[in-house]
Amino acid sequence: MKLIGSLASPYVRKVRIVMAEKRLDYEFVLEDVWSPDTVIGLSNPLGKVPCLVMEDGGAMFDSRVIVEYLDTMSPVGKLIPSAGRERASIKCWEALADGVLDAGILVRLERTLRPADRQSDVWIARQLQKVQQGLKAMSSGLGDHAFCAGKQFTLADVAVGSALGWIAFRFPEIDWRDDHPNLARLFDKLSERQSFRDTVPVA
Ligand code: GSF
Repeated sequence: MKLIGSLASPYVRKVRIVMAEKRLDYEFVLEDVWSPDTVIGLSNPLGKVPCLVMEDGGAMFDSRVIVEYLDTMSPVGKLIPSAGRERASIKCWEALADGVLDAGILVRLERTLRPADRQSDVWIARQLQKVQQGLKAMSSGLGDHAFCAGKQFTLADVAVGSALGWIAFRFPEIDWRDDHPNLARLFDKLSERQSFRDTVPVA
């Protein structure tokens, strides 16, 4: 199978970390979705990465659908519980981490794609508040535990780690390490894993 993505996208990173943790083979195809020449639309009508292209040519998106599918492909390193409240809890952690990213990306697009005199400070402040509230919720959910949910490494940690890595990469001015030392502790520990080391965001 092929994964279409970029080296900077946190959603793509989430998928790459899951691939690595589950020891799945794939071809990584780089695509610049912002280039006028992009061909991402041939695989994903929404024009976004990540997009997984399977052996039969079928395409799958978005990152949440892809990681859920990948987790069923091998019993190695199970990342999502199969049912019930535990499963919903992991998916909620993922929604929180992705939601922080969605808000951060809206801020970045507002600042980079719109001329300065047409940018909305109110809109930017609204999105930044979601980022801050999301980080606070992650921190209080994590508490003193070693992992986000339960006693082992799960998709919740992959999603939170990808989100924190991207915030550090694109918003160095957001001081989440000092505000939430427990998130810094988790992130530093996750960053030692080979799957995280191999996927550090690159501009
Ligand atoms: C978000 C993917 C996304 O926004 C997912 O896969 O989880 N909910 C989706 N990807 C961005 C790249 S990035 O900012 O990570 C993308 O492809 N944007 C292109 C566009 O036209 O919005």
